[in-house]
Amino acid sequence: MLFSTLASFLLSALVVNVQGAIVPQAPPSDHIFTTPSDVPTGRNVTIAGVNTYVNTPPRGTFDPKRAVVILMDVFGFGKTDNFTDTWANAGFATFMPDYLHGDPLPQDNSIPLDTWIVNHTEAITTPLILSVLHALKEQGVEQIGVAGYCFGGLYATRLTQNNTVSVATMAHPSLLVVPDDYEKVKAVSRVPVQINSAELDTGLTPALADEIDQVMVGYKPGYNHTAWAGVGHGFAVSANASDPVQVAAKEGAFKVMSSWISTHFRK
Ligand SMILES: *[C@@H]1O[C@H](CO)[C@@H](O)[C@H](O)[C@H]1NC(C)=O
Ligand SMILES: *[C@@H]1O[C@H](CO)[C@@H](O)[C@H](O)[C@H]1NC(C)=O
Ligand SMILES: *[C@@H]1O[C@H](CO)[C@@H](O)[C@H](O)[C@H]1NC(C)=O
Ligand SMILES: *[C@@H]1O[C@H](CO)[C@@H](O)[C@H](O)[C@H]1NC(C)=O
Ligand SMILES: *[C@@H]1O[C@H](CO)[C@@H](O)[C@H](O)[C@H]1NC(C)=O
Ligand SMILES: CC(=O)N[C@H]1CO[C@H](CO)[C@@H](O)[C@@H]1O
Repeated sequence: MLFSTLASFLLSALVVNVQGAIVPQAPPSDHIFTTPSDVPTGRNVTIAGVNTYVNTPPRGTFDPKRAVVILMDVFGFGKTDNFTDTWANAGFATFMPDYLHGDPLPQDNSIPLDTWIVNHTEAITTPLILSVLHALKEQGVEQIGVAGYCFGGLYATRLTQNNTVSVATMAHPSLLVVPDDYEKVKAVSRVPVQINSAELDTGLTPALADEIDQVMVGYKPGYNHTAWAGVGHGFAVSANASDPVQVAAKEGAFKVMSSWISTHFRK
């Protein structure tokens, strides 16, 4: 009873804040493109009780005191293991916790987002993320860069607000309250933060992204917003391999995100 009251409160808070709220309702066909050759090279490890996809570059070629934590979109990480490998291939120890606790949003639209989200409120999701981050820190990781995609962008923002990570980057973040969430970042955060937006995103529209930019003028720790033309929500996760604009935007966003993290890790 308490749980469902809390959940409906959170849900209504989400609906009330609809001005800044972004609902990633793009149909699955717009969202995930995989090829049969997408074979993951990492493995799943249980970290602090959370199933986490882990891929580390060859021993001796990376700094074990630094880690990148990938926070995926509502579709979870089954099909995106291989996507995460791109980060490991770029030289980062990479961890993708299943903070959706094995319950991603089905891609066939069989469950509406507002039904699904009841079991994926911040109250449920945040402890899973924090357990993994704490376990990494206990294992000697001193600097964590977070990369959040869509739904994961909300948590990349929260970890920024709470100064839990060293550096943050995100693509097409959703469910943020704009400008409030970035007013909070500006007021309390020491974390350099980078955002990728998409021209055709119906959630984080160019107008909302501009609003964040206005708030973040003069943000001392570092801020960058890169806008990608001709693509929509989800573009940094998956691209139609036959569409050169989508492929270039996805690869370009990866380069901006990964170089933001490596540039802002302390030397
Ligand atoms: C890791 O776990 C996810 C979620 O259960 C699963 O979809 C994926 O196939 C697993 N990946 C590997 C490499 O075992
Ligand atoms: C939420 O989780 C509870 C407990 O696991 C489960 O009984 C319920 O069916 C879930 N609700 C939805 C909408 O998935
Ligand atoms: C951030 O801090 C608030 C206030 O203490 C807490 O409720 C929330 O769970 C924290 N979120 C994260 C992602 O650490
Ligand atoms: C943001 O970063 C991109 C990629 O590094 C760069 O091209 C762009 O000039 C930066 N934007 C600003 C306003 O500094
Ligand atoms: C992928 O892009 C090609 C070339 O633009 C287009 O013909 C095709 O319909 C697209 N596929 C999907 C599923 O959108
Ligand atoms: C995004 C990514 O890393 N894709 C890779 C998936 O795996 C295939 C086969 O190993 C690679 O060719 C892709 O580059």
